[in-house]
Amino acid sequence: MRHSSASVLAALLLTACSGPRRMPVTPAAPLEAAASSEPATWRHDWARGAVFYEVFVRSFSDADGDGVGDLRGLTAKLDYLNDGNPATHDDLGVDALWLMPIFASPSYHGYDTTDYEHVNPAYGSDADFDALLAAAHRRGLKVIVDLVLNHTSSQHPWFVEADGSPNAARRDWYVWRTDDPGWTQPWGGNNHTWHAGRSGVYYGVFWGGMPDLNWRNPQVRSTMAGIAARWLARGVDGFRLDATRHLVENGPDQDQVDQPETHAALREFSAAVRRAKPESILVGENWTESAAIAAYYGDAKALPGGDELPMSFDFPLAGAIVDSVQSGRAESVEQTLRAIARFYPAGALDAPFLTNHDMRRVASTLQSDARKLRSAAAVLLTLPGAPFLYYGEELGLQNGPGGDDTFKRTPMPWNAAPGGGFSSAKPWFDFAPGRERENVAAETGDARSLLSHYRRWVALRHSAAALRDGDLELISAANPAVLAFTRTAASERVLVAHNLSGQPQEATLALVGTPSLLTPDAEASLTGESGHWTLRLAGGASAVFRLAR
Ligand code: ACG
Repeated sequence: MRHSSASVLAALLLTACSGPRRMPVTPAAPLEAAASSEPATWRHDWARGAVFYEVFVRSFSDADGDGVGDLRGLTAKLDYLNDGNPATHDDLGVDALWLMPIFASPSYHGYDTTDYEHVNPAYGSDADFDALLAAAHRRGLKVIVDLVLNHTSSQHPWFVEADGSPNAARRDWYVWRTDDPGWTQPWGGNNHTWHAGRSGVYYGVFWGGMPDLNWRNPQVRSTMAGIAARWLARGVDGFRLDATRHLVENGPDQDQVDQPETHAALREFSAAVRRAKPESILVGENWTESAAIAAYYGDAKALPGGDELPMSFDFPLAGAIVDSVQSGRAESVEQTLRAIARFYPAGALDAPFLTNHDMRRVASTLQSDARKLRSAAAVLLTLPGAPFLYYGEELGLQNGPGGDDTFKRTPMPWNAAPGGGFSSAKPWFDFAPGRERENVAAETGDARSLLSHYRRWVALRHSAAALRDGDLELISAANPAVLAFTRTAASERVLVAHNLSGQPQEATLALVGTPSLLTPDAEASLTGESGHWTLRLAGGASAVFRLAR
């Protein structure tokens, strides 16, 4: 290894400072080599408390009139998401976008990539993406993109080559057998995970059109880290990592998920991203239980927050919020919050949400019940970590009428006009029902709308350090319908209380501190004295009280 002059100088300085003058027998390891063995620390505190917004570009806004949403359309709508002016409140005020896959792909959803270096032409050009990044950054909006590490499309040139011959140069970029061992998908069902190719049987946990990359292969690992580094250098602020449970498989059934080699590969990938851009963020998709999700943070002793993935979507908490709001009882959320406190490492950054693009929309699960949708939003936006909103959730956008995934990803309704303000052409897919009322234009002017509710709670979260970054401590309200917890940051402490039922509720709280109501529209009161308060909440009310010490 060539030793740079800096490293020799460093060695001399070290020698000069460490006692009698001796020329080093062998110069100290070059600084850069030493530096590269030290895990850089993350510098992404911007993500702690940030509100993310998941966008399906194809369904958000169509600028070129072909019925398909595109990057220029999304750019034109950024002021709806964040106009860059904290003093205004007619934008949603989110802090960051997650773009579902935007790289070249033969499918409508883009989760099977054919070119990691270029934007899907259906969404526009690489220059359109650069323009979107610049426009977002001008507004203080961060942008993370979906990065599908686990597999490519079977139409990716790498796979076409690998499948062409057992002696292909990239054969070992994928996983091969001579027979189909009959493994089925680890989440159930009878779909096989080994598929017949032109020159062997290959592994693809999802389907034959998505051959899994071989993450045991260091060439694959370094290639994917290089792709990430180039997009980071281009200005991307991080990645949502798809299907991170599945990188390495050691056998059938549950040996296809959560394997030690997968964790090792993610730690290596995360360290590479951290070195490339410590300001960036990674959020993993590990759709499983709390204890297994916790393992994806890695070791918090090696690095604050963990040395593997700095964030993972909190699927159990998502289900618990919807269950608790549906049932009017806090216990499901309370149980999950206790599991998080038990399993997650110190400093772990949670990524709570309600539903995502793989799940039936929350408005349909909650039967478009306005009170329940308001409760779900208020609970989500008062939790620790980085809450994620799924586009249209803020409108009460319903699921389409079918069971296929496409019905979870229908076009964004901007107004009640025939094209919905989404496109001047026939949209690529039908709007979901309810667009007449559930659209941006109709809800923007209505202080009682769900959209106005989301705007107020995002603004409240931004206004209170304790809501953004405070530790959570459950408070026993001794009332099953009331979810109560404190959030404590260095500068302030707040009490958060949600009445998950439709009836007025009362609860006694043994809390110290003098309360002042932060939520102006909440029908709530705290009476009594420090240490013994009576909380009263109207049906469906959510309230935040600052607790002066
Ligand atoms: C990602 C993307 C998804 C995408 C792909 C493929 C992967 O979000 O849009 O599909 O690139 C599994 C995988 C996930 C995957 C989903 C679809 N999502 O782990 O990475 O499938 C259980 C398992 C999960 C499993 C889930 C599937 O644990 O691992 O996710 O089932 O339903 C409770 C349990 C929890 C259980 C859930 C659900 O919560 O605690 O363990 O999860 O119930 O039962 C893309 C397209 C799709 C297309 C696909 C081929 O978007 O439309 O179909 O490609």
